[in-house]
Formats: sequence, structure tokens, C-alpha cells
Amino acid sequence: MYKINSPLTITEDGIQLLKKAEKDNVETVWDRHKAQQPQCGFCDMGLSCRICIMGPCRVDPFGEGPQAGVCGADADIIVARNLCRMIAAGAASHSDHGRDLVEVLASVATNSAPGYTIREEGKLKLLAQEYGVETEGKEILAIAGELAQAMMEDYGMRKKQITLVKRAPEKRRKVWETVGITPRGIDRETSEMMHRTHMGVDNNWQSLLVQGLRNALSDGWGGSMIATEVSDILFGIPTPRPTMVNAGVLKDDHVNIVVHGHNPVVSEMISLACISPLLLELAKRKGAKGINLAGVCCTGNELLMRRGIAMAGNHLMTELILSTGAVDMMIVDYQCIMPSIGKVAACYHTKIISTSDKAKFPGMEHHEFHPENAQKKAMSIVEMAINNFPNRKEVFIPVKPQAAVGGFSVETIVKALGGTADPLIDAIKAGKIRGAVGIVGCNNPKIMHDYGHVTLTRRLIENDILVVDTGCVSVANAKAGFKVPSAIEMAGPGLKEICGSLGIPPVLHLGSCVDNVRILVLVSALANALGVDISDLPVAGSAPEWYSEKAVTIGVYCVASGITTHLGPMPPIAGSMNVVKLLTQGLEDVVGATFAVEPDPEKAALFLIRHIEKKRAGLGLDSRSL
Ligand code: SF4
Ligand code: MSK
Repeated sequence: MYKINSPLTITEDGIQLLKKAEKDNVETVWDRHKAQQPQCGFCDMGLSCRICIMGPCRVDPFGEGPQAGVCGADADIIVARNLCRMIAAGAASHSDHGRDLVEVLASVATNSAPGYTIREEGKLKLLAQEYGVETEGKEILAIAGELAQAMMEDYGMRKKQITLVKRAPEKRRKVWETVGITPRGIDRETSEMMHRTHMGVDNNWQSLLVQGLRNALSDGWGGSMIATEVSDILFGIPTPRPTMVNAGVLKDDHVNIVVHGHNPVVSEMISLACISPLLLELAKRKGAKGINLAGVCCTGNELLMRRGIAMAGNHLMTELILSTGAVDMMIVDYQCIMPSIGKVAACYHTKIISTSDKAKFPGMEHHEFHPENAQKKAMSIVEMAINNFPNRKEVFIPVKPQAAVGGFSVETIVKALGGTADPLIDAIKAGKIRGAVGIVGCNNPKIMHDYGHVTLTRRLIENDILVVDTGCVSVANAKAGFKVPSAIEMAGPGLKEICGSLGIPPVLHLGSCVDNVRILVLVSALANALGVDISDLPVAGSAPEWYSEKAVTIGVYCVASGITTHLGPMPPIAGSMNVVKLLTQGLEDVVGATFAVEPDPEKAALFLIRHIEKKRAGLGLDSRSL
């Protein structure tokens, strides 16, 4: 059951800061969610349409009112079109983020991005080889320039398929070819999706959804994968590192700067400015002991993965973090930044800075970052934050920080395993690790904050299932104490033994939302090692508290890649039983995986455990019945 508004969060810092926000008359996401009740039932079921101006239209789910929009579109068409537009928006968001990184790579190649550099020459060369760029005898910057151009071509349609689909196991690629969903170009699939959903184009709900699968794959094996790989090249391959999480990471005697958003291009430069001796000296002159950089949402995750920067909170904590009164500056880039943030900050001394030409917000000061000016801009912005420190008034930091370990990339997981995936495969074969689940995604005020993530994770590790997480889940799980080596005490005996011998926690932090592609690479390696398809593996995905269009796209590319995926909140599709049946049952015959919707994480855990045991049986491994 949804646990709407009672209580709002399972976290101690959240509970304390909600009281503080109330005392300060700060309106939060929960207040606005309450004010929206009852939310529109037609929209909730996906049955409303405003694609053209003959509408808006809606279809009556009880069969008494209109059964078609003005153009004649029925419930199946309207629901499918709406879902497909969500997929397109999610793919566009991740993939445009990837493009921004490729542009930085291109600027580094021409020496026009001061402060940025190639940190991972080995990975650059490996990617160059994958893209068919000759590396022999070439300067590293020349390779970077050619790779950037080759990646840009993936966004268009000059090839039959995008480059990185080659990373998928052969069996999976055959499935995509048979169904006709091999993605051809990153922008092309999104553009075609928008075209097909225009009034009077594709009015077959099945073929719309098939294009939805291809569109999502263009993100998972295209735009998002490029975003992650280029981030690694520019900023470093993540390695496990200790960090701290929750609102307690803010320091009352330091200048506190919080970065929020998704793209590490800005936050990396901010993190370097925060360790500048010049600015540290200025901070001391202003009465602070130092500069404390923390993150929220995925920009924070990017910094945590590579630099161990502390995480103050996840999606639903972004307003509450400001109500501590301890944040001297919040710097945002794009995605998942509530337009309310400027208004909340105005209740305190906090300065809020927006940095992207494509993401401007009310009540924020806009300072546009580009590769050419980012280094200088970062210095001047951090200086502004320091100058704001003396303006602080009452500060309320409600809890002590929780320790955690973050920063697991595929490369470091394989390294931790001794150089190959064999120990993991052996542990799965022996049944000590039953399987693995990737828990991803957001928070949503429709579900008690962090309850879904933490409950599901606890049940899975208790049942010897390894959990990898990304995005806002990773903060919830870190706050719950699942990410210290001693957390193996909460795991089942097999998982405890394996993680204990490797010195890793039972829940591994794989990064930000775009970093879900690390899961695709990991399951591809496992499938190849076992000589099976991804859909044969004892693995699953889950998004217990998702809210965003990007999460829809992630879920769809996971399913299209053969990973059965659980969703907490119901997507807006209940208005068409045809669409519901296809997504929850019919896709099994098409791509070997489906969606399952279950808001209650206890029941979702049972579903996922049973799914993993079924897959084990399919591989001829021992299987427990539940
Ligand atoms: Fe109505 Fe059809 Fe226009 Fe949608 S596309 S708003 S259903 S007329
Ligand atoms: S930030 S997409 S709320 S995970 Fe990536 Fe969190 Fe979801 Fe945004």
C-alpha cells in the first residue's frame, strides 16, 4: 500500500528537518503533494491527452463517457502514446547529458577547456578501439578529438546501429534484431518517437511500444553509456572510497557548498576550487575552518564515486537540507531540481546558483558554465559562497553523519574479485550468492521517503542476494548503514561469507542515474562468461520509489535488455489493459523479461526472490522454493 503522508520519511534527519521547515514556514514537496489531492484520475491512468489542440481529451475508464478523443484515438492509443513520450523525454535527458560530456571531451582535445584533462588514457584508448578510431602512434589529444567526433555520429543516423550495442551478448543482439529494436541513432530514436506520437502518425499501440523499447535502448546502450564512459575518461574511473552521508555531513564551522543535479562537468570544477589554497585562506579570514563540499542527487553521486565527497541527501531531502540554515550556497546544473528550491533558499541566507544555459529556475542567480570558462567561474562562485558565510543565522544540523563506502565501477568490482568475474560466478553457482538485484531511482512523495528502498534492500540481502544501487537509492541505503563492511551482519550467511572474504559491503554503490549502464556492462560480462543471454541470469531490477521520466526509460531499457524489473509506483498505464498486459506479461515472449508493479516493498522482495530462484532453476542451479 502507498503510505501517503503518514509518516513522511523513515529518516531521522528528514523527521527533524520537516519539523524545522514547519517552524520556519517553509513549504515542502509534501505540502504541495497534499494540496494536489485528489490528483486527476484520468491522468493517473494515462487516459488524458493534450497532444493536439482539438483536445484536450479524455477517455472514460468506466465505459459510460467518451471512449475516444476528438481525433478518434482510443484508450490503448492514448495510453501507449503518453508512455512513449515519457520514454522519449527520459532518453533525451540522459542522452543530452552524455552529449554535453562529449563536447567537453572535444574541447579538451583542442586545448580549449582549461582545467579539464584526460584522466584515464587507458580507457580513452579502449573506447577509441571500440569506435574504430586508430590509436597507434597518435597523440592522446588527437585520439580524444576523433573519439568525440565518432561518438557524436552515434547521436545521428550515419550508421545502421549505435556503436556500443556491440557490448551486449550476441544472444541479446539477436533478440533485438528479431524484434527490430536495435537502436540506430540516439537522437534518431527519440525524434522518431516524438514523430510517431504526433496526431495521426502511429496509431497502433503495439508498434508504438516497440519503438519505445528501441528508444530506451538508444539511451541505455547509447547516450547514458557515453555519459558514463566519457565521465570516467575525464574525471577518473571510480574506486571504492570512504564517505559520509545524511544532513549531518554539513558542518557548522565550515563554509558549506552543496552541488545538486546530474552532470559532473560543473561540480568537478567546483570541487577543485574548494581545495584551492587561495580560497581556503579566504574562508579562514571570514571565520570558517574550511570549505565543506557536499552533494545531493546524482551530481553528488558523481563526486562521491570519484572523490569520496559526502552526500547530504537524496531527491526528497533537497529542500530540507536548505532548512538547516547551514548551506551557504547550492549550485545546480540540471534534472531533478525542484523549481521551489529558490523560494526555500530565500527563507535563509543561502545563495542558489544555476549554471546551465538549458536549466534556469525562479529565484536563482544564473552563472553560465562552459568548458572554456568553467575553471574561472568555479573560483568566483566558490568565493561568493565564502563571502556569504558571515551572513548565516540560526543553524540546525540534526544528526551525526553515517559512514559509508561508495565508488564501485565494473572495473573495481572485477579487481576486488581478483581480476575476473569467476569468484562471483562461482559464488552464484554454489548458491552462496543467489543472484543480484539493481535497485535504482528516485523518491516520490506518494511513498514514505526511503521506506521502499531500505525495506527492499534489507530483505534481499537477508536472502543472500547481492544489491547494487545507483541514484537516490544509494543515499537511502547508505543512510541505513548498508554500505560499511560491517553491514555483512545484516546479510544472509552466504552473502556474508563472500562479502566478508572480499572486504566489501553487501550493497555496492554503482553511481548516478546514467551509471545504470554499469549494471548493463556487468550483466553482459556475467552472461558471456556463462554462455547465456542476460534474460537467463538470476538478476533483476527495481525502482521502488521512482518518479521521473528518466526512470521510465531506465526501466524500459533494462527490460528490453532482458532484466525483469519491479516498479513501486504504478506508471500511468492502468487505463489500457492491453498495454498493462503487454508490459507485465507479453514482453516475456518478446524480450524474455517483463515489468512487475508492487508498491509494497515486502511483497516486492518476495516477487524478486522468487524470480531469482526461478532463473537459478532455469540454469540448472539449486533453487529454493518460497
Ligand atoms: Fe484529443 Fe486526439 Fe488531439 Fe489527443 S491527439 S488531444 S486524443 S484530438
Ligand atoms: S537524481 S532521476 S531523483 S534517482 Fe538522478 Fe534521484 Fe531519480 Fe533524479
